[in-house]
Amino acid sequence: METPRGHQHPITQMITEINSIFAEIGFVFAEGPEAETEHYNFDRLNVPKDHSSRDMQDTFWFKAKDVSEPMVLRTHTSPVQARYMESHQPPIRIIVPGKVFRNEATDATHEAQFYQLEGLYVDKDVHLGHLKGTLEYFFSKFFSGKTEVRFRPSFFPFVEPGLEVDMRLLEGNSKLVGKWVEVMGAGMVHPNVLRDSGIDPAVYSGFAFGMGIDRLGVMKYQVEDVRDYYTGDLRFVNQF
Ligand code: 2NL
Repeated sequence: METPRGHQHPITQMITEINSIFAEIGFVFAEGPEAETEHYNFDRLNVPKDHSSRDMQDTFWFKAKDVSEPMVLRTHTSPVQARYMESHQPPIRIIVPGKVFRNEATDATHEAQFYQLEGLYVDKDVHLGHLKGTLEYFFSKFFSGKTEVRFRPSFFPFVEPGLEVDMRLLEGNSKLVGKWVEVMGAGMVHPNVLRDSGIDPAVYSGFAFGMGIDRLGVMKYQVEDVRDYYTGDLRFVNQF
């Protein structure tokens, strides 16, 4: 009897596709540890000492053997970018998919462990127009059709200004066509974040963005419950 062929998990398939779309416009893949120090996960991202995201209710804290600093399961992939900036000078163009953790109750749209995708571009004279063009290129490729992107003001400690990004698909046969959907947070990298990583904010500027990969799959494949990705149920994964 012939052994049935396996295939990659839908999250892995999306990560591979995302990496190759961004590679076309000069971004390279970067990765880093899932267990991080408080320093790289929060301090280096301009997150205030008393910010609520540092609470025990939101973050998995632990004490590692032989490490004096408090440690966390990373709450975003941003510490990867912070480490990358301290070891590379601009121009920097990286795409960082990876597993992140939040200490919260789960439901159909929230998991305590999920995949995030962040991007970072640092060079001379980088501005929000570059962010808009980059995202339009990515979404058009990923959702196979012309897309529009719009920005709304928002706040994240690591960027200034901070933005909420909405996307709409202009063509194709997806249920998404014509509807504005909120897809990610983004902004211009905060000068403190650049400076603390050894990059002079008077010379360089950068944009950054972050989004949930699980949610991209909700849009691309109409996944109805994000917990389905991680149950190991073959009736789910074999649909991809
Ligand atoms: C969200 C928001 C965001 C970033 C992530 C970032 C990383 C560095 C510097 C500045 Cl190293 N910013 N990342 C910026 C804005 C938003 O994610 O809602 N993610 C799901």
